[in-house]
Parts: sequence; structure tokens; C-alpha cells
Amino acid sequence: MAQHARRLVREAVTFAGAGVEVVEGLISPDEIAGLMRAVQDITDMQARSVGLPAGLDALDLPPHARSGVYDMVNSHPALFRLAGKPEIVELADRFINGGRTGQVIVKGLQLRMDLPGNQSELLGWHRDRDYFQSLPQNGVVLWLPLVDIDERTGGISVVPRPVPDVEFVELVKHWPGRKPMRVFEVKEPDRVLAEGPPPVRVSCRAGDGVFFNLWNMHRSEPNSSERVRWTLQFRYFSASEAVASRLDRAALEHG
Ligand SMILES: O=C(O)CCC(=O)C(=O)O
Repeated sequence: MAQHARRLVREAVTFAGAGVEVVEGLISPDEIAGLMRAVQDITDMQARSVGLPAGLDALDLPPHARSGVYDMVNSHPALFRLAGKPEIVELADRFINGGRTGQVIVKGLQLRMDLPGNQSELLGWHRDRDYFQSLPQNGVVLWLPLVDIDERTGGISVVPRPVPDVEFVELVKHWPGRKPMRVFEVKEPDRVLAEGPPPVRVSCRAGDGVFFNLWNMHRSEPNSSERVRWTLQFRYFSASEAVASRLDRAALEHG
């Protein structure tokens, strides 16, 4: 597995982009604590709904109540506030558009809860582009852990180059306590892996941001620690591309 470098925000904006960019301290300990308070409020609400006391960890809830935490937390305003944080949007804009254009949109906001020892929610090799086929194809993924990431917590591995010329398959997966989920996986990941460069296994601190291209193949690594691996995922897309294609369509429609 290849190594990656962690960079400060001010250095990252001058980086040409080898495919994976780990930016130090993108969100602060206070912002993480704020988000985890929101998670706890929702956990307490779900616990009470099944007759359990407040103050429990999501891990202590039965799967269907835990699933409720997962679903509600993904619609919490705290997620939207972080995704719109100016420093983050500016970085996404630089990675996508190469400059400070303000022409980005964010979609696919998600807070993942990876349970200890639970391999069932792990995602195999995939590209996020395949989940957002109707959106602009120029974009970046931001994967942002709320806990320190090391060998034990697992995390993700990313192939540090875009792979536009691979086939993917659509599957439906069933995970305990969750609704069936549609996933997209790369059909022959070994071929891509054999062509190199080797995947980068991410290790970083809570609050660091891991950026990579929408077309980069990546997968989950198992969580073998005793704690939940909480991570955020936001996807940023080039809005200028969306505007350009709308203009093209309008020109076609109206001659
Ligand atoms: O965090 C993980 O385990 C994988 C997340 C991921 O690959 C994704 O959301 O696209």
C-alpha cells in the first residue's frame, strides 16, 4: 500500500493532485463535538422510542432503532452547515475547477456509522461517479473521519488515479437493520489494481479531510476497533459544467 502525505489547508490549494489529498484539520474538535451532540440527541430520541434510557451509545440500541439514528442524522442541519463551510467549499472548488470560481454544488451528504467488527456494511471497490450518473462528471469526494483513523479503525483505501474506462455492476445488498441498498461496484477491480498505482490506505486524524476524484476507485476497510467509526462523506460537483450542459440543451431546444 502506498503512503500519503497530510497537508495543511494553505498548502493543499497549491497541490497539483496525485489523486488523493489529505488536508489537515478541515473541521475543528468543536465542530466534531457539535456534530456528535446532534448524534447523541437523535440516539436518545430513538432509545426512548423503544423504551430504553437516554445516554446510551448507538451501539447499545437494537438494529432497527440504530438504523433510525442513521437515517435521521443524515438529514440533520449540522451536516449541511459543515458541507457549506467556506474553507471546504473553496478547496473543493480549487480541486474541481482549478480556481476560486464559486461554481460548485454539493450532493450526497452522509454520516456513516461503521460498527466495530461488523463487516456487513463494507463497500467493495467502487467509484462514486457511478452513484451520481445524472450529475456533472467533474467532481470530488470528501471523506472526513470524526475519529482518528488507523489500522484498527480501518477507513478507506483509494486508487490514486481516475479510472474512467472500467465497467461497473449494480447490486442490491441487505445489511442487518437496514433497508436493502443499491450499490455499484467495479466489475473487474483486479485489472485496475494490476495496472497501478497501488491503492493508498488512508490514515489520518479526526477532522482531517480526504479528497479524491469522483472517478477514483476506493473501498471500505474493516473496523476492528471497539468503537464506532463515524465518518462524513460529501460530494462536490462542478456547477459550471451543469450550467454549460443546460445552456447547450437550451440552445438545442430553442435553436
Ligand atoms: O467509509 C467507508 O467505509 C466507505 C465510504 C465510501 O466508500 C463511500 O461512501 O463512497
